Amino acid sequence: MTLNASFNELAPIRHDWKQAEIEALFALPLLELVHRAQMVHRQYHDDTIQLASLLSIKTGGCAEDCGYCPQSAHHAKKTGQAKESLIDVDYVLSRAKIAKEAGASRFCMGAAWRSVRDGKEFDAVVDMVKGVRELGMEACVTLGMLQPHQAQRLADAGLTAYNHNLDTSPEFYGEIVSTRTYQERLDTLAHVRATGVELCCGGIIGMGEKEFDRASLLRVLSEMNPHPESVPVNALVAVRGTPMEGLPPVDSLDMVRMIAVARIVMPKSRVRLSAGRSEMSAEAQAMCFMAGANSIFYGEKLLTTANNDAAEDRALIARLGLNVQEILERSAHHDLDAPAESQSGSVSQMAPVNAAN
Ligand code: SAM
Ligand code: DTB
Ligand code: SF4
Repeated sequence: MTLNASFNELAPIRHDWKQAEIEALFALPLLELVHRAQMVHRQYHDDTIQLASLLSIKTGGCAEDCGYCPQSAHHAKKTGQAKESLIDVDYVLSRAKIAKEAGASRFCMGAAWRSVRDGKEFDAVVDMVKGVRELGMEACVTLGMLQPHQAQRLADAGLTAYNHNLDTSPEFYGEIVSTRTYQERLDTLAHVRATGVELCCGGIIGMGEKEFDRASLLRVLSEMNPHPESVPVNALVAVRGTPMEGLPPVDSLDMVRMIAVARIVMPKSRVRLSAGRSEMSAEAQAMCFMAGANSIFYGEKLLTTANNDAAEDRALIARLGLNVQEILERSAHHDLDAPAESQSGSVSQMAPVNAAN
């Protein structure tokens, strides 16, 4: 069911949002902002929430030094997180089946790799993607940096989406990671986009960034053409032993604000209320849905940290009168031989990124 909007003019899909315009959205009174976001939401979306289940297929020992991440080898002495090996394909598929039976329509697999290396491990990930698609679920992976031929192999396996977050603004990026550049993130996103696989790309709030940086991240995402199909909005999970362990918890209303602005500048994208949800009340989550979130990570664990109870999530969705997105019939019969759909967007528009203007 598509909910009726009470105004007729369709919110335009824009790729020219200016920093000042986005900052002005952040500055609106919260209820005015949420109202505007809900109006846009109703034009492009129905009342369904997508349930995406996550599994860490290769945990810890990552060569990058992302300050927020419990899986970085740079923080391992303090976090105590061991470097584990890639887990078995059959086990991954058994977990995907359980997630499907619990109502998830997307299965996301995360590996703590800086970048993908060709070989047996990547072959196994390709088999995981094929297996998840054969279950009729959407498949998403996040494996770090990709080369074009690796993106193409994933596309050929039927991958629905590739998750690669920009995490924050280009201006603040150097404060949170020193082992890779913003441009390297954009390059991988461009390689994925070129194959027709959907982009899942968002960020984290609560890392010490300013509102300017939140606006700048959303500006960069909104300049992509097309916009990323999924935009995860994470609140920092301040894990003990990481450089960010002492940071104050994110105010739930800041999550509402970030989601609302994301909804307005990327009207068609699926905005996912992501990490940090377990710290939020039912009412705060409801406000995030009101502001335009229409997906959650579903299942007791994110990658290494706890997530909300699945039965409670189903109950909340029912209490709010929302619906769970069903598995689409066409994805259950995905033709692995068919070429990936061509996308209208241009890859060159993604690089390089200008500072906010
Ligand atoms: N190594 C790959 C990469 O960085 O793209 C994939 C795994 S990485 C853990 C996936 C994403 O999880 C990160 O980009 C970040 O947005 C999110 N993430 C990691 N640790 C987090 C934390 N402590 N709080 C919130 N989000 C986090
Ligand atoms: C995303 O944006 N958030 C997810 C998923 N994509 C891979 C990961 C959140 C990780 C939170 C910390 C952890 O559990 O390790
Ligand atoms: Fe964590 Fe991914 Fe950064 Fe590695 S690249 S430290 S897994 S966020």
